[in-house]
Amino acid sequence: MQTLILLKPDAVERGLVGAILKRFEEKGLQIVRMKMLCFTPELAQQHYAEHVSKPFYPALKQYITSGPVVAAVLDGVEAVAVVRQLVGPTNGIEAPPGTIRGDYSLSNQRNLVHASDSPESAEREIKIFFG
Ligand code: FUP
Repeated sequence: MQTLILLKPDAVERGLVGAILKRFEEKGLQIVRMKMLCFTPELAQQHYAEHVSKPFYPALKQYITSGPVVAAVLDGVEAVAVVRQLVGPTNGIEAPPGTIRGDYSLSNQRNLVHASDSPESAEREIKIFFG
């Protein structure tokens, strides 16, 4: 099974790309595609389609377009659920220690990583970033 992750602008700015990828690799997931890119406003709208009408969207768009991100496809058994567990809950303040957000983030927005939330999302998102 495959899932999509994004290491968001704060992960790149803070030099945490290697540390975060290492978590996934150590778990046993394989990186099968990877690239660095910058979000345009159009890509933000496409990727975050379900959030476009939410009050936090303008700030989310500002943040996700603020610098380069790393997109990758991870492959492994139950990859969608396993990666979501490793990443932890959305808010870094509430995310438990041991999760990536719990260990490295103190924010609900600047939470370092995006991970597909279902097999259907994974399929849609892998297409967006890797065709
Ligand atoms: P997650 O699946 O944990 O990445 O979180 P969501 O899909 O619910 O939200 C997507 C992104 O919107 C989060 F990564 C950060 C941002 N967000 C906010 O900025 N404020 C909020 O109140 C909720 C989400």
